[in-house]
Amino acid sequence: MSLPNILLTGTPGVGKTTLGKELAARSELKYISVADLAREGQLYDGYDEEYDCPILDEDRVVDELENQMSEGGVIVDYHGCNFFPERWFHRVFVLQTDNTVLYKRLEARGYNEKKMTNNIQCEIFQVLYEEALASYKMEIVHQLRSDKPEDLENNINEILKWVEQWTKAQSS
Ligand code: DAT
Repeated sequence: MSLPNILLTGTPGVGKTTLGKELAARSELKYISVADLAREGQLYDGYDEEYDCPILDEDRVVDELENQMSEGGVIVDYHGCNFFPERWFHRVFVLQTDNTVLYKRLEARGYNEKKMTNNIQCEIFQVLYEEALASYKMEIVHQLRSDKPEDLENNINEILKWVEQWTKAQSS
């Protein structure tokens, strides 16, 4: 494997897609949105009436990604992280956004009140950070601020620097 696999996770609206696509544009890494993959392949297992969204078929998502993950060089984006095999990822980044900023981003998406409350609570209680810590070795889990454009730029630079170091260490 010549390039590492990276997981970008966090509450919807924190900036995973923006960061993932920009990283892929500036490197050899490939960006995969699990939400898009599921939509395209209809990798669902029923419908959640309460949350008004399809239920992800996690096993089929894992099967679908397995080959690419074993080759390396993949950035996976999803607002959940406990069903991926732990061995897949070399680094897990949990993006975090100030509540007021996140509220505005979700409002712009036209989320209803219930969905807004759920997501803001998810951010306040650091649900995805806890999930990441429970699912991966602590030392590979990192939090990233994602409030402002400067944060995006810093995060891209930090991650690309780490990818370069990882790649060098692999080949030496
Ligand atoms: P996610 O994929 O986590 O749902 P996104 O990448 O779609 O989030 O971003 C949600 C919105 O926030 C989108 O309009 C872009 C904006 N955004 C993302 N990262 C940002 C940052 N660091 N500074 C300012 N705006 C950002």
